Amino acid sequence: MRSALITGITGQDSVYLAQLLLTKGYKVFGTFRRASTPNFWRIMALDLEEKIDLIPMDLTDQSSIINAIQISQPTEIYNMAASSYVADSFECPQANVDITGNAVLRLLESIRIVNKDIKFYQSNSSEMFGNTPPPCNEESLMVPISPYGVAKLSAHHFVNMYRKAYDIHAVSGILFNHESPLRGLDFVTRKISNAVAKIKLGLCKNLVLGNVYAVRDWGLAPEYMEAVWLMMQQESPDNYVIATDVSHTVLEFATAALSIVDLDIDVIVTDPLLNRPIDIKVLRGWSEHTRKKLPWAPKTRFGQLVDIMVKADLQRWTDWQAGKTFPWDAYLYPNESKILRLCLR
Ligand code: NDP
Ligand code: GDR
Repeated sequence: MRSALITGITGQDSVYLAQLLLTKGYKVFGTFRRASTPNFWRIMALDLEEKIDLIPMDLTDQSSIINAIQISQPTEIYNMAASSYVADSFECPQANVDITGNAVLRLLESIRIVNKDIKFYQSNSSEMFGNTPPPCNEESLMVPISPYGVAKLSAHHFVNMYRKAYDIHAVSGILFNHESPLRGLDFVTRKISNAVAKIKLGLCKNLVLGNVYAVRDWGLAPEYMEAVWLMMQQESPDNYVIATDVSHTVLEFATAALSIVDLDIDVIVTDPLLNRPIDIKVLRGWSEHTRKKLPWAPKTRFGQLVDIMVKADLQRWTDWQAGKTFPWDAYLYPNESKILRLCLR
């Protein structure tokens, strides 16, 4: 039986990947780090709690990584864990680089020491391209402009290095933004869908955004996890861009979301305090290599993605108004204006 160890099982991608691997007959282990308040809501949302085994692990701690590998004895490791919020990487750059970049070295070293036959997937990011003119593919210039992007680029190089130096089946997925109803509220798409639903139901007045002219290439997360699994099934390891190859502004996302509930863009307020010290202007993928090599292409288009997310948040808040309880994150998120991001001031 194939078995997979997924790091960061409490995250968006991990739960969709776990769901997919279960349908393919894998034994699935997921790592989590202890929090003072448990955050297993995504696992519960997909009804996975009885289907996967959980292992405590912190990416900053090499012995916990080795323990997790020894306990699970996986045939494949998917490193989905990272400190994934780009804005926060300007606030806490050293911690971010340690979790997002150095930890990948820890994982690869653990594989080299424990069992070189374990296949390794590393979730890298379009943030590695920085402001390289789009569209970007696996060969495009990578000049990141955020601590997170720099850390991911180091991870990308480690993957390529360990592949060559130690013959480890190490794969680098270069994923452009992918979203879902299980996206964290930090990220702009979910922030928009959540606020739009609340405004529609009279629970708040405005949608407060930063740089609305940023352009991103947004796809649907569960579809991207199918590509991730396929990458790992190829005979030899490689690097793969995963993207829709179509991009839109944040303002277009917000406008589309508002129009689904018949609201006008006059509820949008921009706050310069939400701008980053530096931000990538345009990200758009060029996934030709992936589409040729893997039996994969994204199916969900931009308008459908916005629709899925807005309707999911409308349902959540409608249920909440009806007095139903459920373990969604939406209740727990603080007022963003109470988070004082010093580097942005
Ligand atoms: P999430 O932020 O939803 O999940 C990240 C996971 O990493 C969480 O489970 C988190 O745990 C865990 N984690 C963070 N720090 C540590 C640590 N020190 N030790 C162990 N676990 C830790 O991310 P996504 O699911 O969106 O993304 C998955 C991966 O793909 C990430 O590596 C991300 O950088 C990358 N990526 C994502 C893209 C996207 O658009 N979603 C695009 C490109 C790349 P906790 O819940 O405790 O915080
Ligand atoms: P990103 O996603 O930084 O691309 O990283 P995010 O949704 O945070 O930002 C996208 C763009 O929207 C602009 N923006 C805002 N962003 C947030 N979060 N909140 C706002 O209010 C807001 N207003 C405008 C941002 O400035 C930015 O230009 C995501 C993460 O999942 C990474 O882990 C991943 O590697 C990349 O996508 C690919």
